[in-house]
Amino acid sequence: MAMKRKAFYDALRPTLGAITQANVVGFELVLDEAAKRRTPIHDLAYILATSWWESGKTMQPVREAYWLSEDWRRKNLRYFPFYGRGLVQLTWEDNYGRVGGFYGIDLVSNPDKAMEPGLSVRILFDGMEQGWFTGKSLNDYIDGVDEDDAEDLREYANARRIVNGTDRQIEIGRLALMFEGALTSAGYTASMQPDDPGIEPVDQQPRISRGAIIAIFLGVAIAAALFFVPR
Ligand SMILES: [Ca+2]
Ligand SMILES: [Ca+2]
Repeated sequence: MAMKRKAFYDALRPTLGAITQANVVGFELVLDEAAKRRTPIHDLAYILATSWWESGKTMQPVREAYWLSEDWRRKNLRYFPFYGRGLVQLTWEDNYGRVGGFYGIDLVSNPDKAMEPGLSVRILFDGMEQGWFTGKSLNDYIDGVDEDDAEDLREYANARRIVNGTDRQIEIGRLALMFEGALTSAGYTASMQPDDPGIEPVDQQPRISRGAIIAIFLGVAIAAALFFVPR
């Protein structure tokens, strides 16, 4: 079943106001990536809130202090040219090196690659899932259980630490709650297929659950124990 994207955008307007074509392009990339990854709805709500906020409400990759010139960045940012770029800002040479290594891309020779929309979206998801920005990740804060708004807002507000401490954590948390509502009204589920025919279908193999792994491990351990019991 495809996500009802019109319902998603209709649900955003009361809070975000007019949605520009550039916003839609950015939202579509994030929604397609989520469909490919089968991102759980609460994680996706917080990823959307973060990318909206960190991109200066554009949903396009931005340069740090994008309203100022490259010359200003050269003179004022001590980590130049490895200043922040992307939907969530990648900063410092070490981080460009590590993240580039993850994708097999030389970001140190060409940091502007982090401005490419497709790569920026992957950095947004992988970075928040794996804790690249601060060491904290989505799993540290978001339990994946749909609770009342007060509890889910508490989780979203704490999740700000994935990117930037407690900076504007309530405001961004409320945005996440709004995105969660929009995703729900659009019928989003984590098992949803990408509705863009240009996207490779995700593979259908069921993931082995942690419970199954523990059960197999225990079974092997018990069999081994029985085998070695002296008779
Ligand atoms: Ca929850
Ligand atoms: Ca909820």
